[in-house]
Amino acid sequence: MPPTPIRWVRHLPSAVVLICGLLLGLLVGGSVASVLIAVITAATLQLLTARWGVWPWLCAVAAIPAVLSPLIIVGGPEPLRVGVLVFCAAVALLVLAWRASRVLAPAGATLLVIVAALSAIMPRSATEGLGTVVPWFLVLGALMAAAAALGVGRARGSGMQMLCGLTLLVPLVAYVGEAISYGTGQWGEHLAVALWPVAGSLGATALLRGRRGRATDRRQIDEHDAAASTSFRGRYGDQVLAPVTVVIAAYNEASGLGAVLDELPATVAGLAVDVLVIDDGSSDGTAEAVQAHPRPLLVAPGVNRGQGAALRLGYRIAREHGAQFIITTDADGQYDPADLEVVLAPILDGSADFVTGSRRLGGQETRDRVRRLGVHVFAWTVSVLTGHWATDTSFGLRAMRAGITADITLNQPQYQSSELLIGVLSHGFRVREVPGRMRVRATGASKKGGNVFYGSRYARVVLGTWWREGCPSPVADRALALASRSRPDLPRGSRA
Ligand SMILES: Nc1nc2c(ncn2[C@@H]2O[C@H](COP(=O)(O)OP(=O)(O)OP(=O)(O)O)[C@@H](O)[C@H]2O)c(=O)[nH]1
Ligand SMILES: [Mg+2]
Repeated sequence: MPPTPIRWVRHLPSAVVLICGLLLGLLVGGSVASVLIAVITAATLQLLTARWGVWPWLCAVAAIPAVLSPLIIVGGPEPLRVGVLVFCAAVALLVLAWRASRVLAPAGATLLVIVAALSAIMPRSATEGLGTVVPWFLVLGALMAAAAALGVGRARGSGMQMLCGLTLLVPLVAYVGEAISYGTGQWGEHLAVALWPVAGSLGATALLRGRRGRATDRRQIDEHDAAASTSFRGRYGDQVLAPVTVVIAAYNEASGLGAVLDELPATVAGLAVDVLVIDDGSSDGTAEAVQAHPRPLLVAPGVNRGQGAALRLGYRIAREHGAQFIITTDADGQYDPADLEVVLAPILDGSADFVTGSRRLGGQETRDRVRRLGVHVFAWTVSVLTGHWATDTSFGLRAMRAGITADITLNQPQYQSSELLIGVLSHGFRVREVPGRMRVRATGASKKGGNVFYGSRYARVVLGTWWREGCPSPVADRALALASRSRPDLPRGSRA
């Protein structure tokens, strides 16, 4: 199923704010023109913020003062003119952001400041303004924008510094210009009410998002990986793997692994399939079970480190030995081999780089309510944080182009599935979900611990990866902030 729901769902908060503002404005008797200008202004500001990768809900919240401005701010004789002024500033900022470049940005900035100053000293009749009331959210917005403009946190060096400074400065310049000319600064206040919440949302985005954390620089190979690669070469030579390579991490799975291997098809979508099993120090004869089976190739690091470390090694070996597509599945028989073709299909037809199955789109046998709830909660969390609509973030059957595993950072030794997913999203790869079926474990025991332990570790990985990856944007494909900042991180792998 294509990730369509998010496309309109993510615009829902903005639409609600705009429609409510429109209705409210008309209900309380605002003039149609002033209400329309306010709504269009708010929509423009939302476009501006969305363009720079602000969370959709924050875009909507930040636009509320603009949509309400004719009602709450002006209430006097000049709502239309103030609305037009705020609207012009918003459009100018939007155009500037759209075309942001080293030449245009400073030129546009200068122009904007001149326009704001001129509009502030234009002759006008007295208006009733906001008076001396400066709501706390304006101060907060202004402070965040100021911090971002000064390059605090992840804002340093980002294209958003200039924009944050501008949205902060335009109302200030208008206020000062007006105060010097007339002794009051009401227009500046009106501008501040509309623009500073937007400045704050941009500032918060700039402070948090964009630069990847230092942990993304961690080496992706250690001495155990190197030794395992060498011994794999010793055992199998420079064997070229089939285009589709199934990578299975197995730890103490001797009882069920044989059945899993028996079930795996020899070809998927007409492509030959090889199987790599990574067994790191099982004590129950898993390695012997692998070697006794005619299909799989064994990777044996010797030291037990966890499923994440095992898979990372498996990806490396698959890549280095010529696999084009990697599919992962588990050794405990929870995934249906018939779904291999389903996860690979979107990659083969060129519509995705990474495809994961989803038990919520397919089906699951477990009656464990906590597990079921956990799948919902984490899917929702990842969706909100990344803007990619996910229904299942821990489905073990997934397919990917082999090359992308070289681009992303995989530091998690055990709870790796959300690290992989968020990492893939943060690099802008196309991710899709397809229906998948999940059975209960046929034999053996879970390696992930009880629900509370599993859940808390998993939550830590979700949040930690999201932070480390520079808080990937909900609109990663369109957000200038992230796009311009992620480029230096790319050379490590083989993004196609
Ligand atoms: N090589 C290796 N594989 C592991 C390790 N821990 C887990 N695995 C494998 O990873 C796969 C998934 O592990 P499970 O314990 O089933 O975890 P899960 O499927 O996320 O959770 P459950 O729903 O409890 O089964 C299985 O094939 C395990 O054998 C490990 O330390 N090393
Ligand atoms: Mg399992």
